[in-house]
Amino acid sequence: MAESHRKALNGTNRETIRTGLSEESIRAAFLDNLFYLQGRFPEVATLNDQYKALAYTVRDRLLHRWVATTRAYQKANPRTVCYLSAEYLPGPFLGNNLLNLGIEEPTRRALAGLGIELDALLEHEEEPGLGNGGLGRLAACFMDSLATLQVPAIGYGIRYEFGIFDQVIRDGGQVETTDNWLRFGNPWEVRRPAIAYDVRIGGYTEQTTDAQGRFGVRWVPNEVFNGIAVDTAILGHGVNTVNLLRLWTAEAAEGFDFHAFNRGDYYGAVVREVRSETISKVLYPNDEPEIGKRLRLLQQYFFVTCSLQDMIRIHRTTGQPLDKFHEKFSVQLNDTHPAIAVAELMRLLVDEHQMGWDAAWEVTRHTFAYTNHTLLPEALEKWPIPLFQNVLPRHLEIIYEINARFLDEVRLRHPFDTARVQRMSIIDEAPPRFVRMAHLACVGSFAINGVAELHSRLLKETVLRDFFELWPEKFQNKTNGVTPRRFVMLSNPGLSRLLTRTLGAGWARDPSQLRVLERHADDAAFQQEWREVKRSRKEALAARILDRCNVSIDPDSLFDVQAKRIHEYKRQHLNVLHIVTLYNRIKFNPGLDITPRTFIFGGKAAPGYAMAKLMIRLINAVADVVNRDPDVAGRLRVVFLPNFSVKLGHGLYPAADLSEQLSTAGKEASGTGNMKFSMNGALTIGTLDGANVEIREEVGADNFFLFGLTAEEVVRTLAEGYRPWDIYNANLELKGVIDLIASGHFSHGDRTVFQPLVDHLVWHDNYLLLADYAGYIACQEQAGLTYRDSRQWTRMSILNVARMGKFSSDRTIAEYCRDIWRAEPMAVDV
Ligand code: GPQ
Repeated sequence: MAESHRKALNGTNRETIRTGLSEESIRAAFLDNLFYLQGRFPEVATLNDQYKALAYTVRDRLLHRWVATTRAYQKANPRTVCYLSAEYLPGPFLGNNLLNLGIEEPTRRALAGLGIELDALLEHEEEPGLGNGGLGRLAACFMDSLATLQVPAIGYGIRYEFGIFDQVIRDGGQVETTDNWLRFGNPWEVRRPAIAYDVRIGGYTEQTTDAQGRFGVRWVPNEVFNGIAVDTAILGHGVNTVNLLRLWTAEAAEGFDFHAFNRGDYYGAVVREVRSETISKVLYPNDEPEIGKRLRLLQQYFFVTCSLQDMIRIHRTTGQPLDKFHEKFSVQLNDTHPAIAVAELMRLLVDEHQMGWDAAWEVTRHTFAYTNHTLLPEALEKWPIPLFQNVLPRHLEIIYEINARFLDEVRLRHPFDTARVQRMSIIDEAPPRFVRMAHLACVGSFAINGVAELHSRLLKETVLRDFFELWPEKFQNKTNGVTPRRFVMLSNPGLSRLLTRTLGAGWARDPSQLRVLERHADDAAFQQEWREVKRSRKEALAARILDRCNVSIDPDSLFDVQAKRIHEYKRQHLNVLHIVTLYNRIKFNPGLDITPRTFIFGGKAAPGYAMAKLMIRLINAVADVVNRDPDVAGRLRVVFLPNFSVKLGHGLYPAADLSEQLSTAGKEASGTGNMKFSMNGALTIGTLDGANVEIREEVGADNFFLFGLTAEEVVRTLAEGYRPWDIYNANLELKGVIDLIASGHFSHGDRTVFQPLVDHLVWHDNYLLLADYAGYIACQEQAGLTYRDSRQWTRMSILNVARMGKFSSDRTIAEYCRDIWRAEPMAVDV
């Protein structure tokens, strides 16, 4: 495939040092870049020099496709999707770009000719951790699919100088260190100092009158700084389309403040510069908002105003009037983090471009669409009015005006229903009063979607019910997906080769072709190859774990993996209850014949989330005891893999046998890790939550280990007065497990360490671990037995991969294009 794909891409016969895709061209370019960009020759080049020389070599090969794409877009002026997201987790670029260009093999040979191993350079790359978890990774998958589907698109966000913290495990607990990902420079980005916008903050507003006697508003800020564009090329797979990931970095408006300098306040001017640059300094490490963090609001406004000003600039180059803005752009709000865009576009149109309110509102409400990613009430963003007023005084006025008009509409539809008006208001009147960002997003958007069928239904029935009753036509579902390029082809080359040999190369762009695998599900020879692929990935992971964690694990054991942010609702501690259950069973019955298992965990906890950090402590404490206990050796192993990232995911998903998707039903909006595991042939043990429901529907109930209460049962159980204490006392095995943890067995005899966690479980347990415990344990037993029947397990694994086509993000993006964005593909020639 690589060969034809390369020819197609090469298009022109221009083979220059910056475009050639042959082994010789790549080697020559690599040496050239090493010399002229790094000032190095091969004998003295460090690994980092080599990595950068190769990255520049690959970037050159993106650049002429990038220019060709920009030219084509300028000429055709296509409708363009703008994805606004405070987070992106793109993962390492080098391998993905080689894959999408189809030049991995010639590059490998070119380097081998110089005695350099491509894999060492791939391993060296530091990934941009500009996100917390699922939401940021989804944005990156969407960028990949938009380019691959040749849809004109720009991803806008923030170029955090420090991304998500690095996680170190010290004495069994999480310690955070700063992620200095730019330390050695970032060869993939192109800084565009000429693309810069003013960002105003604070101050006050005043009424103005123009020469014609018309009233207006002037915003007099007390601070102004700049946002500068920093661009990264996003190449589609096997196409020439290169879309833009445009991230904003903050700078002082002038190099230094002459006014202050003249007053002799040189120091003050420099400090001011330092302060403005803190805006894009660091990512907030929570996957739910912390209320009232001023800098977070500044970050949101900062990237939103720069992005909208950029769109207006682009739109004006087309010569079209601003009242056609929404015909040029469809702007997707990735959760409420960019929801201030609704007020900001109104401000830009009304205050800066003198459009009347009604005309501006027509444009605004036809521009935005809003994706909700959570039902957790504590995760719905709201800003205290005093803070909002202080940072964005003009926007608060605009929001009051939007709200007044909106609430009139509600009153017309529902006379006398003041409770409803209060519920729906963009302003929460509880002191000190708040701006509800989800309400602003709903009012200002023409489409609202959830990210899995169940989530979208629950949105309409619960958190956004009033909005659904008012505007049912706005509500949609767009079930998440993930890119099979990164998460199968790149992560799992062995599986990809087997798939391509069996099915042809089309599956990566059209994964419905994977269905053909069903025919091979019982074929013994094919099954053998399937197992060999899995086995080799397990060996590779075992080697990595030995190296990183100094724990040896057995590749023949069942690899039981849970990798995701640490959260009570995701219930990593339910997994731990299972581990301790098995541990106890073996302790009571040393000869017990159980399926040997290796439990592998990965994931970060928000630094301020004490219970999540305690969960990490518990996993490590149990690992410590279990891994040292000779009674269970050969049957149980527990590993916490530190600093989970996209890059670590590449090695984890292909090696998993069992994927743990344990969230309390109704809490996980979708999940996307669940898809990555299953696409790599892991079987899922999971609840009927988020996209698990649809995965099970696709792969078939027989090929999925289901347990637990349904979302409806969860609600009912809690409403009826849930008493975990009774379950604890009624289930002797469960009691034994909890008592062992409480006894200090895993904490050197210290009973206090895990007491908060234990007390919470037996007295509150709002995520219903105890209610689901028995079902989970029984289901795990079933999974363990099935694993022993390797023909049956392999068959199920093959059928999972065969039937996961729906969860390609290409399908998701095609649906967004059709139902929300009205965007069309546009091929680009080079
Ligand atoms: N998600 Cl609201 C995040 O990663 N961060 C957030 O702030 C919010 C949601 C996740 C969500 O928990 C997962 O269920 C989804 O699969 C993911 O977003 C992408 O939609």
